[in-house]
Amino acid sequence: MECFVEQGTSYRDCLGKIVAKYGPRVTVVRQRSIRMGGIFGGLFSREGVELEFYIPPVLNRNAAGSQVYQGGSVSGLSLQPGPYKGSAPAPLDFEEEKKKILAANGRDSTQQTILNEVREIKEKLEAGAGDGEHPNLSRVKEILRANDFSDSYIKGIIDRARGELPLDLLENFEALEEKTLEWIGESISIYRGNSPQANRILVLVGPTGVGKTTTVAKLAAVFGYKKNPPLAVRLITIDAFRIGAKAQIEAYGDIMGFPVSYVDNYRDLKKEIVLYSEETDIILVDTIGKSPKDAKNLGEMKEVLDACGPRAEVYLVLSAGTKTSDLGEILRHFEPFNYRSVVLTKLDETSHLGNVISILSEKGKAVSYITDGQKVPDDIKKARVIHFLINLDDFKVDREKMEKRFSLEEDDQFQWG
Ligand SMILES: Nc1nc2c(ncn2[C@@H]2O[C@H](COP(=O)(O)OP(=O)(O)OP(=O)(O)O)[C@@H](O)[C@H]2O)c(=O)[nH]1
Ligand SMILES: [Mg+2]
Repeated sequence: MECFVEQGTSYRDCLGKIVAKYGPRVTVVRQRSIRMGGIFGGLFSREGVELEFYIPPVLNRNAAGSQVYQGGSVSGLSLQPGPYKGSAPAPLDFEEEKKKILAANGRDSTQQTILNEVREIKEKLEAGAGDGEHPNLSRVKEILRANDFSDSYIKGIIDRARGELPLDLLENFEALEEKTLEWIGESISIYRGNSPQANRILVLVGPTGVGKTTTVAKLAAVFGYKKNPPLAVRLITIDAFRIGAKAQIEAYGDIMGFPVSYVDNYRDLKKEIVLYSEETDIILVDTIGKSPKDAKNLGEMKEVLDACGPRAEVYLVLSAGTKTSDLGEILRHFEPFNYRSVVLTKLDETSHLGNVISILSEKGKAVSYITDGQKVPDDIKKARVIHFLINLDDFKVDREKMEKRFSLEEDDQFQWG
């Protein structure tokens, strides 16, 4: 028995080559990063990995029931267990499986049937070994799935772990968990627009019932009350005709003492903007909830909102509990509004944020605010990575560490007003 070395572009690629060449029983002893190819001493070379491995001897049971090796030891190398010891399922023994099938099929089976079944098992063994999945990676994968992360997002995390993490880190679940959380955090984009301090026009668009009007009220209170000194706020709604909608925004306006206007066409909205934008610090525009499927209505609303002009900051309001497939459709259909970021509502109603994190990361969208309850104005916050991480199920989050890790990327450029 001897030790072999193989090189490849990634851990997976390398393991695949080894299994193709030597069969599924190989055990990896050591992994290291290398530079591959290149000219003139490394120019244009690529990153790769080198795996050192051995093929363990087949184990037999002696009379006393203890295990003995058939075969010699490897000179100069102690046979350390490979990365897949411990809780990893014992690799299936191809010869063993072959014998079992031969026994089960008895004398009646034809040679061809047996050979076919043996081939099938061999393929399964090779596919399994080629996958080279460490049990801790499988555990991370399960947790990500339980949190509703998309398949492609999960694949990205697992591939990154395979490609970047040394084996000793993979062996340590807590360290792997921390790395995974860090990568999830990195994938969450926080909006850091440098908004002017006054004469802003904020427009909230989004599907029905996601919390647009409530969020408008929360923002109005934050800008008009919480901020020191408070800003002059005005509310405009283009949702004046739906039963209850007018009363809802009017109630918020009355309680907080902010003027409210109603418009339903481009001309009137333009008039309001021209009339009030000089004397108002923040104009908040509430819109009618639209089904993303209703392209005609969306188009009409877009035409009305064009009256706000190019300096309007459009925010897409999304409920955190929305299904992944629906989220994709919503993002796509609201694209013509050129929204600059997303407001994520109802974080208090879900503990499965993977869907939102996956899709926003895949589409490259940033989050500016999150809301996590019905109380106006308390339940709104400037979005931070930690809000997402602490809402993930089954991950142990070291809050202090993660806050520190992401605090630099969340400097307070994007203030309340
Ligand atoms: N739990 C929870 N409920 C919220 C949150 N934000 C809003 N809601 C509730 O969601 C419901 C709908 O809120 P609205 O503000 O009327 O939603 P909308 O998007 O304006 O709805 P339409 O105008 O009908 O499209 C209300 O009962 C709100 O109290 C939140 O962060 N958490
Ligand atoms: Mg509304």
